Amino acid sequence: MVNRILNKAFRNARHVSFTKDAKIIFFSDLHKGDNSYADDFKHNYEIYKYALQSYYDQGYTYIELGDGIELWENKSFEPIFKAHKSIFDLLKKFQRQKRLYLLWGNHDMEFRNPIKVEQILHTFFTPKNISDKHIYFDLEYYESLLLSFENTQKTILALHGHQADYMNYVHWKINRFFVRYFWKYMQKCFGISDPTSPAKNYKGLIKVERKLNQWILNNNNQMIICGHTHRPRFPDPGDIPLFNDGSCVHPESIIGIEIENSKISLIKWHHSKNNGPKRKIVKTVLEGPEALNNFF
Ligand SMILES: [Mn+2]
Repeated sequence: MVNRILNKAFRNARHVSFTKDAKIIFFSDLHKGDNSYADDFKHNYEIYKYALQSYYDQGYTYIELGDGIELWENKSFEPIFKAHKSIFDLLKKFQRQKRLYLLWGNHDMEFRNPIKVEQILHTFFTPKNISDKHIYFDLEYYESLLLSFENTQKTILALHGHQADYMNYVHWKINRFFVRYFWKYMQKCFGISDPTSPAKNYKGLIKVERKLNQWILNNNNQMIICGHTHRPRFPDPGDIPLFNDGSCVHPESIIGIEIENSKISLIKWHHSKNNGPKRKIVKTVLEGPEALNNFF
């Protein structure tokens, strides 16, 4: 079953080609919420905004690999939009320059339905009059992308990763029900968190990675970049090419993957150690840069 879901995501992936000097930043699993106690993203808001702005300024394309917003704990988009309006404005700027690709994950799987996306656009992003037409946000959501680079033979499949997680792909509404009406309060009152989330469940996480690895081996060593498990992953050349961009809800940092000049790296943005006015938001390279060709 999982194989069939992954095959379909591969077959139906939107093809995107890049020049050899293209710059791409991948983030995922922001779980942007309403800024309340349950908003897992709130503590990283400043770091993320700073990082995304600097990628925008440097001409990067932004690929968000799912779970950008948290629609399990929040029933509507409105409080999320209000809490993170400046981030949506920045996304709009990326989109206007055709440098934005948003993918859906299990926590924003409602965006699989184009009618839902259209409703949100209509409610929150429709200009009030014709002279504001330039602020229109041509929001589009994908399940998967197939990225190709100039001068390379092979491609990269980009997707959220819950395609390898049966409960979270097929029965996501059941999981959403428990998160919305049960685990949220368990977490608040007793500090017990949702055991079906692969990010909080080691066995589930290993299972998802194993299924993705198996699929890669069955498909001519097809390289994958995904999120979902919140566990960053950067294989050595020659290993199974499964990359994971971590998440933006780590305790004091956000983690992502960069591609620049056909090289890939795992990076982390965080506050510098010194306190006081000299404290800055900085980037640390965790792995790489390593030539993409070494994984093809
Ligand atoms: Mn997920």
